[in-house]
Amino acid sequence: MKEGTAQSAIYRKDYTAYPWDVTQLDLHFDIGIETTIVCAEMEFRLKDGDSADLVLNGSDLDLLVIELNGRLLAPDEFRIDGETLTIPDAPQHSALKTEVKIHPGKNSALEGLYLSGDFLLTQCEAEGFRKITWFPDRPDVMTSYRVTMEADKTEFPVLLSNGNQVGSGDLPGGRHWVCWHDPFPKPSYLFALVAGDLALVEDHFKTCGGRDVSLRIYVEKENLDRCSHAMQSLVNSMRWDEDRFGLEYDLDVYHIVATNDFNMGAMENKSLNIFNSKYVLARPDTATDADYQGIEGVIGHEYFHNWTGNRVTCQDWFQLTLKEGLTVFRDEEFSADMQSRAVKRIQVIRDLRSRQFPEDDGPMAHPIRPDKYVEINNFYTATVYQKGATVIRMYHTLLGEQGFQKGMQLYFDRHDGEAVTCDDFLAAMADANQVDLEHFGRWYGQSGTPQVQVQDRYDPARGLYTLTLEQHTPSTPDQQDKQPLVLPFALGLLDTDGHELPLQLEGEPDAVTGTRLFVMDKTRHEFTFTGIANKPVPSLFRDFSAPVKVYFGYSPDQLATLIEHDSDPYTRWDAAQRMAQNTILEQCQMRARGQEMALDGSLVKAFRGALSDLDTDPALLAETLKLPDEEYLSDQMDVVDVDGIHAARLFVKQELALELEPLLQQRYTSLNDGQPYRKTAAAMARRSLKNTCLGYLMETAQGEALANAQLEASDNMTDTLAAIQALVLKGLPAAATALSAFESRWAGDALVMDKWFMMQAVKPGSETLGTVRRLMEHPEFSIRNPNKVRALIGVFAMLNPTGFHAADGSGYAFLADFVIELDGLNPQVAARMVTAFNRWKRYDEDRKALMQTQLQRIADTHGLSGDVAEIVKHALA
Ligand code: 0A1
Ligand code: ZN
Repeated sequence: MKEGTAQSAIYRKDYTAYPWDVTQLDLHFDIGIETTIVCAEMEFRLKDGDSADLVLNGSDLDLLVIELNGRLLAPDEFRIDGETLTIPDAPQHSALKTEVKIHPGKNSALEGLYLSGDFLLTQCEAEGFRKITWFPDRPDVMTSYRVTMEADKTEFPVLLSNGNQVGSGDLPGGRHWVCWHDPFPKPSYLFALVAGDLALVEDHFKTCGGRDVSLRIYVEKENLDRCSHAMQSLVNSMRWDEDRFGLEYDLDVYHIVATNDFNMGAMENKSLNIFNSKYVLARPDTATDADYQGIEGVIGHEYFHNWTGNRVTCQDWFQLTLKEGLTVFRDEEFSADMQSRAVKRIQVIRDLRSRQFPEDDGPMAHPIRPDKYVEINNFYTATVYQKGATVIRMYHTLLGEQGFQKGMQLYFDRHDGEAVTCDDFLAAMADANQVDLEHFGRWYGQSGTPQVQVQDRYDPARGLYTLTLEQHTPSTPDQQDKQPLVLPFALGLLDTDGHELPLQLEGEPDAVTGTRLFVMDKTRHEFTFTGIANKPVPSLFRDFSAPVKVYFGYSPDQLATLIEHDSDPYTRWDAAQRMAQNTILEQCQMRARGQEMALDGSLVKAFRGALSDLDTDPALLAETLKLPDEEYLSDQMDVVDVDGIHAARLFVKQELALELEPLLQQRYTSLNDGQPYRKTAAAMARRSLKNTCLGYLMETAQGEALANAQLEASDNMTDTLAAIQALVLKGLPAAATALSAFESRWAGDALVMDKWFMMQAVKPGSETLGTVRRLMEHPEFSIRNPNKVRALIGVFAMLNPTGFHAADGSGYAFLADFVIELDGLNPQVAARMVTAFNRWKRYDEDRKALMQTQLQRIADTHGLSGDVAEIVKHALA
């Protein structure tokens, strides 16, 4: 959104179709960094009637020429009002030609056409196309684009746009031109252009239908040796989409361009994806295993959008989850098929709980399909993406793989080439499977995380075991009254030895062994199982079958049984998390009461058992051993005790380390086998467990020596980073030396230096603010670069609770100053940063007052963007 503009909310219920079809679009770009001239020739045909107002969107455009049906328009023949241009009573056939001047070199918002390094590129989702030219900039207006670019041949040898290259040639004065045509009608948000001096890595993919697709990754020259993993991931994505979904690529070329300056992760523009370089570039010495997995996931995500997003797109921005929830589900499945399904699933669930649950519980709570927004960029949220993907997963759980695929097939048969709604998707799933999904559809409109209270009753005399489940969704600022939702409920029962029990509901003829899937569609459900010889341990919502918070009074012994024996990896992990969470919160309460913290033996025993099990996948074990993070723990308290949580979590970690030191050391030593780096899933799993063990061992006397030795011997970024981070977190003297050696080695390497900033920003304690301030003066930091902002300020504000929430409010004042400054340059990223204040009401009175003051100061800032204003307004409400 546009500085200083009065903001008004847009409502989903107000949707009306655009009255015109765009039957032709020719764009001509005369490319320059200071000034680019954009000429647009558009043919509009009125859907109904002889004439109507023709309304286009534009923002910050310098209009040079406007012609209608070959005639220059006089100033009184059209009007420009804020972001709209209206030609009153335009005839049924209207050929419109406009010429505008834009200034990409000055565009710091990174939306529209902008400069990165020394090349130009575009970002149009959601409403950036209007910063390039006048056009109906809305996703339901689809047309085929022909794009011609001309530019200086030395400065801009590479000129790319969507579709196929259909012409090129030289021009006088050292200039050249290239023309692209995209045969697939698309909305403006999928338009892209790239112009500059970029180097190319090329590969090929033969589709199942025999099409030979040229795969081209464009990067700055020095990064040519960091593209192989991205390319491999692209090939794997293309093959996977054919195998699993029967979906084939539809053009002869697929481009990926990597940029260091990008507001988000990547963008699925038709056949010309633009990526944050973080999700393309990797070499073992520069990228961690998590980076490698991130690249695979995001490359997959953007590729999968070709069908779910591009071929079938969204009618309006309220339907964003139609493409995003579905595509996240697809990329999660892709990663699960490529790596360990169980580990991927746990990572996804951890992420949902720590990023999306707080959103549902905060001032900006919204359904996956929101009903209103002021600035759509603020709705690219964990709710729309990750919770949206969970909703798609529930269709999958309810319908099974085959039923789900039938639904997908019908969805494409019905809607290929259209801009549609979430209701259309639901209808395709329902019709293909002949089931009624109306009640299920409430997931689209209801915000908040459902809570499920579970109670059990055992009748030994009759061998009956009864589970009672009640669902309740707390009201949220956007919605008071909540309705019961459809919850797939996957259940298993274990006997006290951990054996899976056959499940037979009262009245059923037979028992079934293994997980059973029930569907809860009312507030309260009761399930009574027969033939149960001893009181069992329930394994609830296996595989996280619904995105809910489950409350059940597990005893430590029951949790131990689940951790040791349950067949479902999620429930095993969840039981360990519950046990760790209970233990940490107990310590936190003891500390608050002035008592000395002290563990009972259950967590130590459970973790000892887990660590001694040599058969478990090391990556899965690493997930089990990771204690819940401080943000997640904060969520479990009515009033967040910032210092208490930090102290209690650290205490538990230290106790575990001391009690389990020999075992941890044994595992560490056997995993730290001196083998050269390998990129395999097995090697990554071993590094994951090794570095988790190192994290614990840092709390023992041998920590420093181990970290130093690991650093010395490391041949990959995963081990290097883990060792340095461990030294930094402990504040050991070796940390300074390690950081400065890292800095000298990697100075000038933007992505690696991001890690250097992060490692320092995350260090707990109030002194870190001083470090952050100092690092902002570092030559490699730039407030204009979103990756740097996220690495230093984002990490400090979101992942360093004892730093950001320092009792004197210094962290708050710092963030407010920063947001105000950044807002003048890049409102989108500023709006992300300011969400760190969102949950201010959950803190103690002093901190609340301090945060409120800063929020108010931001709100009162003159010329604040609509992006930041919307977030701050909700937070203060
Ligand atoms: N559609 C992209 C995400 C994206 C959204 C907005 C952007 O700029 C404001 C950029 C990218 C995706 O889901 O990958
Ligand atoms: Zn996406």
